[in-house]
Amino acid sequence: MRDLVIVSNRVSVPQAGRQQAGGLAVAINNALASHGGIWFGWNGEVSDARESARCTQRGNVTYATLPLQQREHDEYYLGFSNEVLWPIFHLNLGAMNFHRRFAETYYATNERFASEITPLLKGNELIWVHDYHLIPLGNALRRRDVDTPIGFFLHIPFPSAELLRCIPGHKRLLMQFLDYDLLGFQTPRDQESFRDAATRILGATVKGNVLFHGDRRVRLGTYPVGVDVDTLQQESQHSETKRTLMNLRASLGHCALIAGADRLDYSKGLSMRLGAIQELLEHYPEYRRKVLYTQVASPSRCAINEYDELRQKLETQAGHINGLYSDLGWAPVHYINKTYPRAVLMGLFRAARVGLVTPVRDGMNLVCKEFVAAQDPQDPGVLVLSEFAGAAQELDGALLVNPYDPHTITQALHQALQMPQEERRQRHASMLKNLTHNSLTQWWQRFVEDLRYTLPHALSTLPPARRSIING
Ligand code: GDG
Repeated sequence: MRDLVIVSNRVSVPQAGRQQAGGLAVAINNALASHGGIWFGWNGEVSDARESARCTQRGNVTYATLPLQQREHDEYYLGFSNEVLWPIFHLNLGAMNFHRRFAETYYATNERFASEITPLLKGNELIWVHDYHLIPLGNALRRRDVDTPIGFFLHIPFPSAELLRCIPGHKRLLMQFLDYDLLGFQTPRDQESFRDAATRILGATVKGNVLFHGDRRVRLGTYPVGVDVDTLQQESQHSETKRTLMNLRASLGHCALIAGADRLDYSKGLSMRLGAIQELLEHYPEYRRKVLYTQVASPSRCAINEYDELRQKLETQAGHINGLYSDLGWAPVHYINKTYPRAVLMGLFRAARVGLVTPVRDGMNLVCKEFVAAQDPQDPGVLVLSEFAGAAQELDGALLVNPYDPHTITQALHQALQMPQEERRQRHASMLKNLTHNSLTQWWQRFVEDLRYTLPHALSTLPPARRSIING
């Protein structure tokens, strides 16, 4: 079996006795452990000096991590990745803050990463690059004569060609995708947007799932990120989860809990969500003293202005709603600007009558899947979900809403709060079945399997049906 090399923006080296950052990190570790290999990326630190990657061995996996230099942090990570690519890929042109030096540092940092990775390679690995920070990495590796299969997975949505054109240097950016053998997207819609941009802007041609441009042939695929239901259900039996659940239930009294937990990010639609809660309390006075909305907004990218302004706006908005509707012993909004251990989140989700997940745009959104997995199947809560989350396609039992219209969210909240238990059970069972069918393990296994079969010399070993898919 070939070794696997995974490259992602952040790498978390497993520490004995410390919980992993999230389900996705666990999945990547499992993928690596089953193949052996390397996980390369930023260690989260910023250093004045230019430091090379440090290797930490855990079993058959090498964690090769390095700090970013201050300029790389400000211009590659915050600047181009999160003030240009993130907003454009999330339909938020107004939040784009482009500077030429951001783009230069973005490409230069990817070059540096490629120079650090190349000496670590044995030459027969499968290389899997993750996300928008690293789009040019495949090209930088190719120019260093790396000729093993390289795949790229985009965790966030792919924008329309029109929006992509707003990024100065968009053609160069788009060209970078063509040095991969396999490009993975969260949903068919994202795959179509990429195909559309590559054909319209670059003049590429497409046959089946294969895109052709010059001498390049790139396979496209859809791989929706899932969750591991069994692991999450085990977590819901965790003592901290049970303690959270007990405390929450005791403090709720007769109130129904509406819960949300997201990174504090403008793509998550938090302000419109608060608007919907305000409308619920205004138009349905019967819910006053009867519901409580708890929103965990975990701090994120605090050094970017846009995020700091959002934090202040949400604090003001939550305070305003509480000022309008609170009563002695009851405040409708519990807005918490901090990060909790996963077990606590699971307790919050399980205690909730409604899970409120309304991003204006989201590649997939794992929170809504975690909410479904955390429920008691006999008495589950209802998911109110944005139609613009990638997960909306799989979660057929959710009440879908347009997050730009607080009124539709309010209506869905009302429907959810009134929903009979039998309907809640049916909706939940259907969603749980879909989640079990498309687990996180299947996600990485499908991608790695497809990447393995993009090998030209392996084509002859494939059954004809499969060969024709790969050949287009
Ligand atoms: C990107 C794409 C795609 C949240 N608050 C806390 C906490 N979380 C965890 C959640 C969940 C994760 O963070 C957030 O994942 P999402 O998928 O919802 O969103 P992004 O961070 O934007 O992720 C997204 C994802 O990549 C995977 O491909 O789905 O579309 O944008 O797991 O539970 N975790 C802890 N404390 C918190 O307070 N421990």
